[in-house]
Amino acid sequence: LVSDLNTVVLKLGGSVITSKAIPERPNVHAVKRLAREVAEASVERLVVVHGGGSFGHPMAQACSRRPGDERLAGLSATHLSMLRLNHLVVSSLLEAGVNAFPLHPSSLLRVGGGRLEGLGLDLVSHLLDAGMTPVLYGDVVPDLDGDLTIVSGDQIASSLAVELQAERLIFCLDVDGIRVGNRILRRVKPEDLEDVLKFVQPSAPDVTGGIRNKLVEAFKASSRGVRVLFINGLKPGLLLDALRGLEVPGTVVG
Ligand code: IP8
Repeated sequence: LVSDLNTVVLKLGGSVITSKAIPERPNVHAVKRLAREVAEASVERLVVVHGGGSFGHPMAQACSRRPGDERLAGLSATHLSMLRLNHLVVSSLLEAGVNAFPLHPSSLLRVGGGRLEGLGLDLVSHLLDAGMTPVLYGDVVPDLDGDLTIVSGDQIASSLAVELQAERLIFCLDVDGIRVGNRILRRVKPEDLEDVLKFVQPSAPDVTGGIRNKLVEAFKASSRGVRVLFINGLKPGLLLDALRGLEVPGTVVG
């Protein structure tokens, strides 16, 4: 693979693009503003990955406790829920002037024994080369072992950042960064990870592990040379500056 040194991977958190308290309630205002910021930044090679928030997660959680067929139907419905949110994200990006193109992890990723084994990298690179902005999301993915599994957008984003040798991975959160107590950490170094993980708990409605999982994924990418940044996606202008490579308030990992 040719090194894509100027590729940026952007993860839009579910808590930013949806209202988490109400099932399937998008935060249309935030999605459209973020789309405009992405358009204005005009990053040459950008991959967008979004989370589920109030789409995907409630359904996935409810069906995980159901027997057999009911669980399978619920997983299918979970995927459809993510498709609806993906439709909003992609159409908002298009409306803002970004050549966004949806890629569906359910049909693209290879998962074996619960592990992510293939990312469909060829297709992602092909779209980037063609001048498109691929848009992926956390999804329900068939496991080659015979079951289905939920892969978080965080894992997809960090794995893509590593495999594409991205320069930067930006996580948009609904808070100002990684928080311990009342303090936002400016930087989390590898040697501090264990300590910090003790203080950040998985957030309740998230089937994929919330902020904890994000940090673990962030470290995977940063240990492979990707610059990882957590910023508040609800504060107008921060994403634009971060995409432009300017210094913004938030947490740097690595
Ligand atoms: O919000 C979740 O993606 P995430 C995807 O990035 C599903 O963890 C299907 C719940």
